[in-house]
Order: sequence, then C-alpha cells, then structure tokens
Amino acid sequence: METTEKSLQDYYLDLEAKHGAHDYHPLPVVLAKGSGVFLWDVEGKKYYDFLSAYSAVNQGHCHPSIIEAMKEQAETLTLTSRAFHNNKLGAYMKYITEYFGFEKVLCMNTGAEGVETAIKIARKWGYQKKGVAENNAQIIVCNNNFHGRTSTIISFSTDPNSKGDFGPYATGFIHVPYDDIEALEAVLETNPNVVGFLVEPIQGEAGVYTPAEDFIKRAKALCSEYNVLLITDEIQTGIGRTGSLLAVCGNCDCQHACEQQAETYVRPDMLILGKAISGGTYPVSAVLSDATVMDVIQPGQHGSTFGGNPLAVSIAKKALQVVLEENLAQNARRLGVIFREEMNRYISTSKIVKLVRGKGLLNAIVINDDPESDTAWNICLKLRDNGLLAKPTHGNIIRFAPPLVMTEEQLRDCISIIIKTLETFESHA
Ligand code: IF1
Repeated sequence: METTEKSLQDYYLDLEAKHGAHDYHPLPVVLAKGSGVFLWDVEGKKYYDFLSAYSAVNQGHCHPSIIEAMKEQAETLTLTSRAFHNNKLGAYMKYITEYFGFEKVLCMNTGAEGVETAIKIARKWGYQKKGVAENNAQIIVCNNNFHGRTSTIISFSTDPNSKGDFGPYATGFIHVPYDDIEALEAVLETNPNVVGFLVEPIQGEAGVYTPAEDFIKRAKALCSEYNVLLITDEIQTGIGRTGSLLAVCGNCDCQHACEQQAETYVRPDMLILGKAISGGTYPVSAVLSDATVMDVIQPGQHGSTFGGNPLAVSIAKKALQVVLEENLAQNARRLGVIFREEMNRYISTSKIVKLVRGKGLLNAIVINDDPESDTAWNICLKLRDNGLLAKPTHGNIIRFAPPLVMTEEQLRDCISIIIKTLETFESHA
C-alpha cells in the first residue's frame, strides 16, 4: 500500500511541478474532499484542518446551507455584469451594511481588490473632501503588513520576498512600526497630506502579531483628530475569527458591529472584508463605509466584471447568516481561550515552543529555534502525518486557525495531536 499511496500523491505533485508556475511551496498533501473541520487526501486519509484556507473557511468546509444557496443560484443566474441590475444585489447590500453597521458597500472579489478599492477611495476622498493637492495623497501603512499581491500593494510591503524585483513601485505610502502609536502620531503631525491609515487589527502573516489592547482605539482617535481615514483590513481577522464579529469589536459579546458598543468597539472609516464572507466557497470581498466617504466614487470610476454578481452575493448573504445562526464568533472566543490555556500549560515545560499568542481561533506558536531553520516546517510535516494540517509562516512560526465550527471535543483532540507531535521534537531543542 505504501508505494501506491506515495505514487498517487506524487502523480499530482508532478503535474503541478511540470505545468504550474512555481509560486507556492505547499505542504506535500493532496486534498480531495472537505466537510466541516475535516479534510481528506486523495488516498482517503482524514485530517483536521488547522488553517481554514487562511481563515476563509470559517464556516467549515462545504457548509450545507452555503452550498445549497450556491447551487440554487448557480442554476438560476450567475453573472450579469454591472451593466445591468440583478435581483439579488440590493438585498445583499442592505443585509451586509446593516450587519456591519455602515451605510454603503462596494462589492469586489478578492481581498487584494478590496484593499486596492479602499486605497483608491481614500485618495479620492483626500482630494475631494480633505483638500489635498492633486497627486500628493499619502497613506500610512505598517511595517510587516500583508494586504495582498497586486503591484501597488506589494509596493508598500516590507517583505523582500513579496516585493523583490517587481519594481518600479507605486509611491504614496509612509511606513510606521506596527503597534507604535507615537510613530503614527509623529507622521500625522508633520504630514497634512495623509488621507488614510491602513492597518490589520492583528497582523496575520507577520506571525499573528497582536497589538496592545488599545492600539486601534488610539489610532482611531488620532485619525479623527487629523482628519484621516482609519482603514482596517479585516480580510483575515474578520467574520468571527478572533472571537467577535470583527477584531475591532474588542471583547464585546454583541454579535453585530454596532455603535452601541461604545466601550470596546472601534469603528473604522473603511472596513475591508474578504475570505470568509463566502465561507471559502467563492471569491467575495467588500469595502464598507459611510456615504460621505463612499460617495466620492461615481459611475465609471471603479468596478469589476464579477463584483456583486448574483451568485457571489447569494453565497455571501448565506455565509454571513451562518456566522450568526451558529454563534461562530462566541465559539471562536471560547475555544480560543481553551487552546491558549492548554498550549501555555504545555509551553511551561517545553523547550521547543517559545510562546503561543493570538485571539479567538487565530493563534500561532513561536518555535524556539533559529528563525531561518526548518523546524516549523518539519513539525508541520509531522502534524500532517498525525492527521492535522497547519502551515508555517515567517520566522519559525506555526499559524493555527481551524474552522470556527469546531466543537470543544474536536479541539481537545487537536490539542493532543499537536502536543504529542511537539513532544517528539523536544529532544532536538
Ligand atoms: C497568499 C498570508 C494569510 C490577508 C490580508 C489582504 C489579503 C490577505 C490581511 C489578500 C491574504 C492570504 C493570501 C495568500 C496567503 C494568505 C496569507 F500568509 F500571505 F499572509 F492569510 F496570512 N489582507 N492572505 O491576509 O487577500 O487577495 O488573497 O484574497 O497570497 O499567498 P486575497
């Protein structure tokens, strides 16, 4: 059996290697099926998914009611383009704006397009509402950010791998260290051309870096003071992942991002969402804001063939409903506490793991080894062998982000797989 198993997997790996661009270095596992928190490879081996397609599959793989909505709409009408109206878009726009507490939505497909859209809106707002002189708008971004792969977005990446040899680069971005409110204020004080501060409430790619509790709140206060738009990229942190509907909800238990949550909720001027808006079934992204900001965009100035298509919005509406119906944010919060508690208990006697950090079910462990070594990768290979799929990120960090539909029993099962696996690496530490 061992040899046929190997050859079937290798067959798929070879096909990709021969015919595909080498833009990824995936963990060697070839998946063929998913349901809820589980994935199956081409040989039928079952795994816990501990990545959720980078937080896109928050609602679990092939969620039955999302797939049902998808099938129903796919058989009815898929794409009209925005040259014409469709009978699903308006109801979705009403639903998503009320859901997140904004007046307006602009519909796109991928996360990067959402970020691009927010950049364009912020600049136009700067010229038309703030009075910045033409072509002088600046947007503040953070070191170690991740906002996508377009040529403008990688222009302000600080990761040489994402950025190298893709120049010439787009200008108009000013960097500050993440979680550094003084640095942010220093730029705002001296630069009247700043129109926006684009920030991840938790930096995912940087290794699930969680800022000070009041960082976003203080950033918002500064943005208000200097008439600058706070633009939060919640493509990875949003839709229940961090234990509330949005990471900017703080520790509020309310399921809706509403202004009543005065204590913890920080309301961005623009909110960018992607990934889990569709439960990982279709590329759907959105930029939300109030009319004073969104209305700078007029017909012909922005758009997309697929953005807001009837299939996308039918899926997205259902996927957002599922988050509320199944209390996924609350579940993420509760399970996240258990996860970090159990990991911390292990870490107190561990040499191989330095720390665990995160919020809700967006967590990471930092491996106690040279950041350039391949220990995290080797641990992920071993986790795979033991039936759990996770992926290392920069600097010997392993991100843990299971679907939010996980039960406590399943989580405890996963924790024991993770600990059992880590134990086999302790002797190398
Ligand atoms: C890849 C990372 C995660 C994102 C935030 C925008 C986007 C992303 C905060 C763009 C996308 C993905 C993209 C994927 C890997 C993955 C990733 F490791 F690269 F950083 F999740 F952590 N803002 N993140 O996290 O959204 O255009 O992809 O829909 O590019 O390899 P997209």
